Amino acid sequence: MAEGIVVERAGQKLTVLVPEEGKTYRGIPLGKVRKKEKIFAGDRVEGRVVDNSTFAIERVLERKNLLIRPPIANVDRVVIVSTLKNPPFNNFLLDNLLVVYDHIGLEQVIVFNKVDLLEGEEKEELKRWKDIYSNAGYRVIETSTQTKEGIRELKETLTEGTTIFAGSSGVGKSSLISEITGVDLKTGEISKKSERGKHTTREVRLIPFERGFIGDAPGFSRVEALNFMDKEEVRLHFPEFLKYSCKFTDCLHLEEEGCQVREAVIRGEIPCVRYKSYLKMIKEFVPWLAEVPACKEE
Ligand SMILES: Nc1nc2c(ncn2[C@@H]2O[C@H](COP(=O)(O)OP(=O)(O)OP(=O)(O)O)[C@@H](O)[C@H]2O)c(=O)[nH]1
Ligand SMILES: [Mg+2]
Ligand SMILES: [Zn+2]
Repeated sequence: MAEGIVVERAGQKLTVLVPEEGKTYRGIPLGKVRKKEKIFAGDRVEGRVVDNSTFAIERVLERKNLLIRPPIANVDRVVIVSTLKNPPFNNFLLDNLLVVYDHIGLEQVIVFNKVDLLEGEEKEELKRWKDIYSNAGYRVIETSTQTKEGIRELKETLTEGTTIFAGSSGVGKSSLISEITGVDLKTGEISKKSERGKHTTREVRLIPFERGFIGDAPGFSRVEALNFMDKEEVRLHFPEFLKYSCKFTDCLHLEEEGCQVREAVIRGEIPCVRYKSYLKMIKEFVPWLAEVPACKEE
């Protein structure tokens, strides 16, 4: 028996890397495996090298996790890529992704790419966002594939395990992965018509990098936290809320008596934009927010 890792799935076609040989094969699941389950990129498999180009998959090892979009198994970390400009920043998408990936249990890195495009005021705005997320406890890196700023720092965080890149179409996920791994991935201008990259990534593929893998995947612009978890769970994935102990342990931080999160929003300790994302995610409204001065100007 040999062990392999599925590094690509394009339609029914599986590519299996056998690390011991440093060689890839076309993976063919045996009948009993095919009947039992679908196989995904990232799957650890056992089987036999049949000939120079074929690996017969006899067993799929138990998965640590399985993401739906992109469909990749055994993911350790996600790099969520945003831009302030080209395309414009969508903080609600970022906040949803942070909640969903934390729920799945992935380590998270926030990247602001294309910082070379920013000038004056825009740089100030980037700093404001960066502070909001780093103060909440996230790792935040600014990058540019043009000036190479931040690329080394990003590389150093991805040397182990399987990492995927997520975020809107056109933010530069494929460009960053090409820069990091040296593998040329198709990238493209954002087309005005579809607002998607012209060479939008379509297939799911894991690229070996140092002691792990990096996965490129198509961009997406909508994710809803409530499709992944109950309304009551969302608050647990806002790290800046967790510092506060409300009167009731099941406090949803809306209008409950003794809510310390509400007090922190009023004092300006919790950024309004983050609290507003929370409300929007759980589809709630609170009248007191209109009275908070710091929340009005946005
Ligand atoms: N100015 C600037 N442009 C960049 C940077 N990184 C990527 N781009 C450009 O942004 C466009 C989109 O990049 P892609 O890498 O295709 O974006 P993507 O996130 O993979 O897009 P999808 O595959 O559609 O999800 C390309 O024209 C890149 O050359 C950067 O740091 N600065
Ligand atoms: Mg891409
Ligand atoms: Zn509360």
